[in-house]
Amino acid sequence: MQEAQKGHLHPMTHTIRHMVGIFRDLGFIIAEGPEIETEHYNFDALNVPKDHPARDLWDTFWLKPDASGERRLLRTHTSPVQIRYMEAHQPPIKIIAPGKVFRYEATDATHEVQFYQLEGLWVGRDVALSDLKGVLAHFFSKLFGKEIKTRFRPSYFPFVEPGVEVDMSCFKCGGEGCALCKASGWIEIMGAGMVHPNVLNNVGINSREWQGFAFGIGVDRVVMLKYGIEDVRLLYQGDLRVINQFSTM
Ligand code: 2U9
Repeated sequence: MQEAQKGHLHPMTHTIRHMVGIFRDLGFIIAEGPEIETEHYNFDALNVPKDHPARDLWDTFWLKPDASGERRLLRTHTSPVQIRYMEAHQPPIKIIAPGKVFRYEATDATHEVQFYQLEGLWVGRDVALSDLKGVLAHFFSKLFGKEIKTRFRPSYFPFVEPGVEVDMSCFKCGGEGCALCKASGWIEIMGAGMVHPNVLNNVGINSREWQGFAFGIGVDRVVMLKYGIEDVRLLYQGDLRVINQFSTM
């Protein structure tokens, strides 16, 4: 008799749950919000000025305006979840926002119109970039099952100042240099920074009293790196020859 085949989690689901679990153990609360957003929550509240070239960083799926005439879109990041949460809660705030996001662009091996992000936000009286460094070293070490170092490089995102790009030491070679890290020993993995004072003030949090860090990571990129998947589109085609390679999850 043929044995019944057991089901299993999709590698994306498995990885989201793994990542969420690591942050939950550090005391982060999980926040969620709508995938259809307004221009206000996706851009304006995040210090991305109207008609400013910075807005072109995000290729946006625009929808028809709502009844009140407000422009709507498919969220390009999960940051509006954090704006909504800050409007509804007083600091200290320590949350993560995992979820689906959308970008209006041509697909290729490293770009999909729909993908998953996990963002984090910790607002307190004296939360600093050094705290982010500690949280991330712990997070990546748990995620990859070995000691991982991080380094920050200066970068720009309108909603943080300073903004950084985060590299992690290569989990394959340990920093020696290999094909995966292109002989550099480092892998670009996320963006982060200190929440811009305008973003805090916009939601009624006094930026002279409170400060915090925020970060964003692409879950698809993590799954591709961790499992050696070279085309992101393979994660969304439902091809069992791909998915069943993850049957132990
Ligand atoms: C609030 C304030 C600040 C979240 C941030 C990034 C930098 C970032 C990318 C990582 C890979 C998007 O999926 S990706 O392409 N994200 O580089 N995200 S800072 O900053 C926030 C979020 C919310 C209220």
